[in-house]
Amino acid sequence: MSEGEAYVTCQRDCPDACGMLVGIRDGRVVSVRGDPHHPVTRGFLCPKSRGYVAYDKSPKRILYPYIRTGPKGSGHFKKIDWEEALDIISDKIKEILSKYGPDQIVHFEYLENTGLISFYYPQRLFNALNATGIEYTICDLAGEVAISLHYGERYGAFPSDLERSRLIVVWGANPASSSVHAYSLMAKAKSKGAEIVVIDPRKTRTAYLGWHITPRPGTDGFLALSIAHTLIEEDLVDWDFIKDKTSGFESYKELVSRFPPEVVEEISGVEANVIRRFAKLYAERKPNVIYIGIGLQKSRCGAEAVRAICLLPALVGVDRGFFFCNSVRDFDLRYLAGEHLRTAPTRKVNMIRVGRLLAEGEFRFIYIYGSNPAVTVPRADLFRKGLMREDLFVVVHQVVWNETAELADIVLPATNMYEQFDVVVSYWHPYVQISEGLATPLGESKPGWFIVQQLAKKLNLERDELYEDPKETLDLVLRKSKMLNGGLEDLKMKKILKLKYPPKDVYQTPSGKIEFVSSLAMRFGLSPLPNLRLEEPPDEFPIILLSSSIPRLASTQY
Ligand SMILES: Nc1nc2c(c(=O)[nH]1)N[C@H]1C(S)=C(S)[C@@H](COP(=O)(O)OP(=O)(O)OC[C@H]3O[C@@H](n4cnc5c(=O)[nH]c(N)nc54)[C@H](O)[C@@H]3O)O[C@H]1N2
Ligand SMILES: Nc1nc2c(c(=O)[nH]1)N[C@H]1C(S)=C(S)[C@@H](COP(=O)(O)OP(=O)(O)OC[C@H]3O[C@@H](n4cnc5c(=O)[nH]c(N)nc54)[C@H](O)[C@@H]3O)O[C@H]1N2
Ligand SMILES: [Mo]
Repeated sequence: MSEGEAYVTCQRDCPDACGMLVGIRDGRVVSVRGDPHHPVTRGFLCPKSRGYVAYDKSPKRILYPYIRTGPKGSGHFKKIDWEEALDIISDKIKEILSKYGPDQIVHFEYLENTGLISFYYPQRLFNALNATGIEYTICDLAGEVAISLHYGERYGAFPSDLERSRLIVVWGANPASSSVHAYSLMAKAKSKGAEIVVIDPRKTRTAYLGWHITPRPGTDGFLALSIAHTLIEEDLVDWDFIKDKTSGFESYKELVSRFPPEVVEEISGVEANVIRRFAKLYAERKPNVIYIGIGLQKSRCGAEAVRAICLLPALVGVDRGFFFCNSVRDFDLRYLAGEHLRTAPTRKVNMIRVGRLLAEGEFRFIYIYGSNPAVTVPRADLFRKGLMREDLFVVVHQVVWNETAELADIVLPATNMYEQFDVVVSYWHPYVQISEGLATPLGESKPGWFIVQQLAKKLNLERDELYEDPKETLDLVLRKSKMLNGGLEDLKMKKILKLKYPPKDVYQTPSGKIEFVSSLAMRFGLSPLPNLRLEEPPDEFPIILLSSSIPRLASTQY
């Protein structure tokens, strides 16, 4: 389209997934505004999206395929054409396959583009090759698993629950930056009389919303157990709820009895009387929501802390009275990613260990898209060291010259969310949205699915799924879902469809109850109860640095 308005859903890695109306002239984005009819994002946007028009003309944009000419990391590249780039890549893949086998090829991706096609479809090629994949551990997986141990699925409160809450506890999150629409709902709830409590070692902008409690970093799990102790000791719990809807209460009670507020004051730095006061408020003010942040679970015992926190609502009788990650859907993502194309068992490696593995000489070929691991993974120094290896071939599909692209052998130009079609599902609100992306791809940029189809052809791969029109694939996936009423055509017409989540009082655990003592954890060889350890920083590194999302950036996405 050269002129007109497109519906674009923001695909930056953010819970809000804003609906946007994008003005297009001569194929370029000339205006971006919020969709006033979006049920959650309601027409307002964060500074990042509002500022997109300037970013669209960024000189950092990668416009053509490039090949490295100087030494690795020298930043010297030469423009080549697509045919040549794809030939070089497919020859390299053939060579690695015959010399070292498919497990020495690894693909590394993350959620820079949260669109379903952008993220999943390119994996089809690598699955068809039986290449090595990664486990997505960098962001919220620990907390997701933590909640699922006790509740089955991890979904919790939705935006509408925030709106009607009488108490909102923001625990280790900074939505004033990271989710401006959640923040605005919190502010609105407050104006209607809700109490807000923010538990964060740092004074964030969010903390100004209400009562600020400042534990030492990494001690939140103990704090949660102590709150539980107080609730039980002072008879503030909902005994009927515990009896009807939970299991394992006696063992849990035994655990929390070891953490009276005076003991936890020593550990967490939060005064005993503050813990007692909070427990009382928490029991009194219902309905309530604990908004659990990603920041809080990024420590060695982070998942255990989330386990301890997510059990608090079960004490006061609130079904799933937490929000952490509502990314529960019944979409056949395995099909979308082509997992059925594998012909042999394949290897998966934890993405936070890939840097170390690369530095140690593992893998001969890496394909990176939608991610910037040269700076975003723990021990990014090792990742960079690995990318510099002479015996590793690095392909990066990217929109802009980021730190990872600078270290590639071949760089391929990527379309961005304004230039490619996709469908986006929020991990907070229950909406599925279209993203028409009607701007003209800048330079010779291409979406990921295109590259995969071209490489499949050059590698003489025969499975039809490698050439399937991504829109047809997506339509199939959407129509098969029982949580969604409709397919791509409905979405094209309505722009937004609502997912039907299972009710909040259904628990997908083996017992069908909220399990204080998790039978799933036992099955996995984990502690059935939250298992906290106090971590003292080593003497040579006595300071704990905390990072948080900031308003004008989304990780390194801008
Ligand atoms: N120290 C520290 N490290 C962290 C975190 C932290 O808080 N502190 N947070 C962690 C978390 S929660 C996450 S989710 C990760 C995120 O880490 P990653 O997913 O690795 O990186 P991002 O910065 O989100 O974005 C990746 C890149 O996408 C590129 N890009 C922009 N637009 C497009 C596009 O349209 N298409 C394509 N193909 N690429 C595009 C940009 O160049 C950007 O560099 O970082 C983690 N790392
Ligand atoms: N503007 C903007 N929005 C974003 C992003 C962005 O980079 N910029 N990133 C997106 C992504 S990928 C994610 S995962 C989310 C993350 O968004 P959030 O869930 O809000 O998490 P963070 O911003 O990483 O950190 C939130 C807070 O956790 C606190 N914290 C750190 N350690 C501890 C602890 O031990 N205990 C407690 N109680 N608090 C602690 C930090 O001080 C910080 O203020 O935001 C998304 N939205
Ligand atoms: Mo994240």
